[in-house]
Amino acid sequence: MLQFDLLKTEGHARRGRLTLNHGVVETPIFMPVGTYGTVKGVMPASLEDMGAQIILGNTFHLWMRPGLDVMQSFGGLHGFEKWDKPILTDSGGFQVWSLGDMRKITEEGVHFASPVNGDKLFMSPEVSMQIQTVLNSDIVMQLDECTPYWQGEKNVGHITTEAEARKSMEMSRRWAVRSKTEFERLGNPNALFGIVQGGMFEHLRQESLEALVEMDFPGYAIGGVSVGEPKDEMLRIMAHTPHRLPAHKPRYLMGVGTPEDLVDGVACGVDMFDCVMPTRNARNGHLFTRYGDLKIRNARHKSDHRPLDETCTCYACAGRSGVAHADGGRDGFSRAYLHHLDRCGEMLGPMLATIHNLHYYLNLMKEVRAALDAGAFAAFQQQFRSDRARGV
Ligand code: PRF
Ligand code: ZN
Repeated sequence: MLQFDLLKTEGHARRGRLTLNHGVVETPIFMPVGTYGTVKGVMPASLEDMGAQIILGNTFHLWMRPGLDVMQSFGGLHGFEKWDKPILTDSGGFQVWSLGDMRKITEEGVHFASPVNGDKLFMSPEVSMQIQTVLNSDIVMQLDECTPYWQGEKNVGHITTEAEARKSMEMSRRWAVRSKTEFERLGNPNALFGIVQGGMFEHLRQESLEALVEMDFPGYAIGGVSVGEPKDEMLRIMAHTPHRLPAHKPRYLMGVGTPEDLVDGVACGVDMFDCVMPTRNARNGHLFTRYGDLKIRNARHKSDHRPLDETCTCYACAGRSGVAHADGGRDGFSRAYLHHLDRCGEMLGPMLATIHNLHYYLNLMKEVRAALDAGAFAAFQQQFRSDRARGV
């Protein structure tokens, strides 16, 4: 089941509320990525403290390990990973596609060798729905083919042609039909989203979205962006598709992006985002802050007593109190300490960095929601841009 209430709009931007089987999600929202049934390095209790409302899981990875028998014995992913709020699972299409040489995509589905033990496996729209039904995720994604920007290796192959993008989009469209049929046959009580494809071609995106809207999904995703294309191409597709989807249904932009991309996405009418960027970049010492990005490996942080972000209330920046003291001091950790942890390869380094980055993304969306509530999103966008350009 899924209910979406549109609370307020400003231009194409929307403030909404999504009610799912495991709880309520205030939109616009960022969804932390928990591929293997864990948001890497973060305890579920910390995720809740940061205000995470919904997290991702991955059909493909959880099918490989621990496998369906184990998932079934726990009654699904929630009981296994001990997260009782909503979960969205990606269908596996994008992940199987990322296997490169190890797979063969046909109309029927994807044949591939297990990256874990080499076993011959087959993923189809039906198989993906069967796995996601066992996982019991609140939002299930159709199996799609993510059309790449480059066919073959970057700068060696060629940019996807219109004919190639059409062929791929039309197969995703047929897979949407098969996904929906199987989802309904299984009696899955959750919500299935269709995924718009069409590469960098607006008329193909239009065709794709019209066919999916005709099928009446409870929500829609925009796939096939942030797949190696130049930024202006991504922005062109982002400006084209979201606002053309039904107003009373949630819209999810898959695998995007930087803080700037999120704010731009909201302006284009997107309600939901996920991306590995805050978690993956944290593990590489790349921190996002209100005043721009910061590389903790840089020697200039060696003896800097300041927190990562003086306005951040995360555990890394402000300790458990989450606030500054009367003298302005904080209980959080210094840049010098985070620099030190990184240099020594200590586990706490990536853990604190991940907490900070996720808190930053979640809080950014919270500020976006507050701005929309106040009818002040345009002013917020301006302030956001100038703050980010200030520098850390
Ligand atoms: N399809 C699916 N998952 C995805 C994508 C897609 O196109 C993307 C593209 N950015 C990320 N994750 N199923
Ligand atoms: Zn912080």
